[in-house]
Amino acid sequence: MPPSHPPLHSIKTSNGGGSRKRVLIVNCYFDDSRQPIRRTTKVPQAVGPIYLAGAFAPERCDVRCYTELASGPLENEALLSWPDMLVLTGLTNSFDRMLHLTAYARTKNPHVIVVAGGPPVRALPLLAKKVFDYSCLGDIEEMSDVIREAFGREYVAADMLPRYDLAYWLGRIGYVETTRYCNFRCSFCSLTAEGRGYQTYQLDYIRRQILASGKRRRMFFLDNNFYGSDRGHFHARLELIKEMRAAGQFNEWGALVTNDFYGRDENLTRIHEAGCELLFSGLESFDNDWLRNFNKLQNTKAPQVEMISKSLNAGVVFSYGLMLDVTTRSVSDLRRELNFITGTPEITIPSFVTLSIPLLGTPYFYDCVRNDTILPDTKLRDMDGTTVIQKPVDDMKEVVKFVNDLQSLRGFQKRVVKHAIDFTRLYRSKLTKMQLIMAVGAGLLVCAQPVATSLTGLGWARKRQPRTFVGSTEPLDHMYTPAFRIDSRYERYFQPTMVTDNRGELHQDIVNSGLLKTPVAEVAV
Ligand code: B12
Ligand code: SF4
Repeated sequence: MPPSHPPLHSIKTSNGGGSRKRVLIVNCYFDDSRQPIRRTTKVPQAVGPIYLAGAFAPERCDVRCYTELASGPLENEALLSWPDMLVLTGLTNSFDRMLHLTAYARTKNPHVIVVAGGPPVRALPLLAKKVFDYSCLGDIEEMSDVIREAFGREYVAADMLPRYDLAYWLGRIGYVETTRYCNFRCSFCSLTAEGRGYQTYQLDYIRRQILASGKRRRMFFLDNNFYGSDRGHFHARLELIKEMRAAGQFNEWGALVTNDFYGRDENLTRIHEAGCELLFSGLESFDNDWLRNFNKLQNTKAPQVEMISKSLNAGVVFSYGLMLDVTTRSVSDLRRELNFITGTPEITIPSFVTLSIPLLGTPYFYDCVRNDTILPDTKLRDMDGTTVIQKPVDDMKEVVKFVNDLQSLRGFQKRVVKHAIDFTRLYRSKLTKMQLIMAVGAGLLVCAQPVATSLTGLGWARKRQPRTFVGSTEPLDHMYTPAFRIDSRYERYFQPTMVTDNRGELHQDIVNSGLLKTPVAEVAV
């Protein structure tokens, strides 16, 4: 079992030693449960911190990484007092968490340099610029420019490779990225909002990442789209994977692909031969009209049930997320979809179920603004896929009950167990024992949420405060109350960033954030 936090004992012994610099890199995260929970067994885990850590010259810098996903909210005063530079990354809705950590670090050390980047900074560039010393709109490589300017050239690593040695949370699974961004443009995706083109990494860089990760039992390629649009590169990556497996770097592997991958049967044969045991694909829905509405056309080309069973019969587990849109579909329609899935043993049960989220800056976000669907007093923090932040088709009471039930597939649990039995009967000669566990486990795990992906889950289940599941009434997480005394200048950093005001109009926070100046916005508004 991986430790749940970085080795804190060594913080006291490291005093910076002359010209050495101390750097703390944090993956900021709000958990769906709204409790100080540690998701140690969640897959995938965040790797942004170790990629960013690679930019610092190890002979000049003491670097520590912390991920709130696996370690819970960072409130350790010693660790927050320690760095000369605090580097922040995270998902779009973690912007407020970035503010909290900035307040803590600046209170403890007024000279700390705070650097932030990733989706929240890209979505809210002007707001970010006001708060952080460096707000980065670029890729991880921009970290080197920041280090050069803030500390000097000699603090920049000569060769930027992810620092797996600092990833105390990864355990037996290695995570490597072989491509960046995506060649599709789904209207709800934050990559569409960012508008960057699909990029492939050089094979040599991929090889060096895999070697740097050390030998692992499993490897997970967490590219947004491992298949992509460059066939030659895809095939070359599979050859590299075979070579690395033969050298004992890892055994089984998994990746994220888009549905067009399944358009060619040879793809499945190839990846199976190369040792792939699981693919995750953003299936989102079995409703083709809904998919077309969201420009997810690549998912409408082939019947989805056939596609999933083809994958399973070829010996590759098909894992997917389901997106439930309560603003255009009725609860009974959504329940019908879940009944269909749990009554079809030829396919897997989704590994997670989420509400559709109008992520800031996406075409979907602007549609929602235009159509006035976002509820009044919506907080950015609540854009997490478990909170209703839009006007539903059905009565809110019914929707809330449905969303509450969804967290553990309440009402479907018997069907899920029966599905697991029938599924195992169908595929036991096609899949390994481990694959069967991964395939049926996904559904059973959703039923057992939140305990399943968190060792602290049991404690949480006992002291759980009831959620309202509606953004405007959902109480704030305890993280909005400072964990220790902070400088009064930073009190406002604990106010939630608002998306809409009490009339449902875009809040001034957003109007002044720079969001409405992005290229997508100019086309959209
Ligand atoms: C691991 C992962 C998770 C993990 C952990 C996420 C975390 N950070 O804590 C879990 C499983 C919890 C997760 C959950 C969700 N995720 Co997720 N996830 C990923 C995944 C697979 C890898 C993230 C990663 O580590 N990438 C590697 C790092 C190096 O790259 P990066 O983070 O993309 O950063 C790039 C830039 O932003 C920039 N950058 C980032 N930070 C910084 C900082 C500095 C200083 C600089 C200079 C640059 C920089 O550099 C990188 C490019 O070089 C990505 C897909 C992907 N391949 O990125 C999706 C992704 C981030 N997830 C996504 C989504 C939609 C979700 C969910 C909302 C899904 C859902 N509906 O349930 C939930 C959110 C749950 C919640 N509570 O809010 C979206 C984007 C979401 C967003 N913008 O907020 C992505 C991009 C997938 C997709 N294509 O849709 N996810
Ligand atoms: S296929 Fe996935 S990563 Fe690509 S745009 Fe659509 S949701 Fe985003």
